Amino acid sequence: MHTLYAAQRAGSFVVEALLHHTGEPYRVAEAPPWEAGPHRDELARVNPLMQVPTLVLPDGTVMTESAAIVLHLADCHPQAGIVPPADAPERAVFLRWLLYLVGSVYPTFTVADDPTRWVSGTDAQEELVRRTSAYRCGLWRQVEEAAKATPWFLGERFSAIDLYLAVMVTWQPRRPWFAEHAPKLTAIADRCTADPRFAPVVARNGMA
Ligand SMILES: N[C@@H](CCC(=O)N[C@@H](CS)C(=O)NCC(=O)O)C(=O)O
Repeated sequence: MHTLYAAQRAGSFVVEALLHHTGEPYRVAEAPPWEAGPHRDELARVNPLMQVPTLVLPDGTVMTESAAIVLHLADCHPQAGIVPPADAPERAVFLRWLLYLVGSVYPTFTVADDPTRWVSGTDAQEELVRRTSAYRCGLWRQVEEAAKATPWFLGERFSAIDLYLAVMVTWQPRRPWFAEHAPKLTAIADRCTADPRFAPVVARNGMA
């Protein structure tokens, strides 16, 4: 049995959806790092970064970093269609944009969600949030440009990127911004959240 430390509508949604999709046995430990409670001590014990998703494998191995978990689950379930196989034409594009989402877009939240970690003084903190948010919008415009959305990010082939988009369009700058500036990403996210394969996980995350 896997244990997934998760928070509703967080990046853990991607891992939860893939565990469900692949049929892996798992339990969810709801552990929103930004809320007080005993779950914070438990999360800190397995992941000193205090981030979700954190996945404890059946043998006790701890995995953090959503992209690493995605690639691990794809290795375990090559038929599940999570990641294009090595000889697929979409493989290079998939790897580029998977790493872009987790390596470029995701860290803007690490910075802007709690600016008190990085600078002191209200003015500096507001400025940091403002600039980081503007930078993030530029990143999303590039993702929008790269999206095929016919019907998925990569085109005909579904992949884990579609699950990232499903949850990330619910984050800042929020759905109305995406609807206006990123219609392809919005369409992919809507398609993904309406996909019956992920329905229970979409519902548990309050994304229905
Ligand atoms: N690089 C990590 C980022 C994980 C992450 O930032 N998760 C957010 C929730 S969506 C979190 O736990 N934030 C709390 C914090 O960073 O203190 C990944 O891809 O899994």
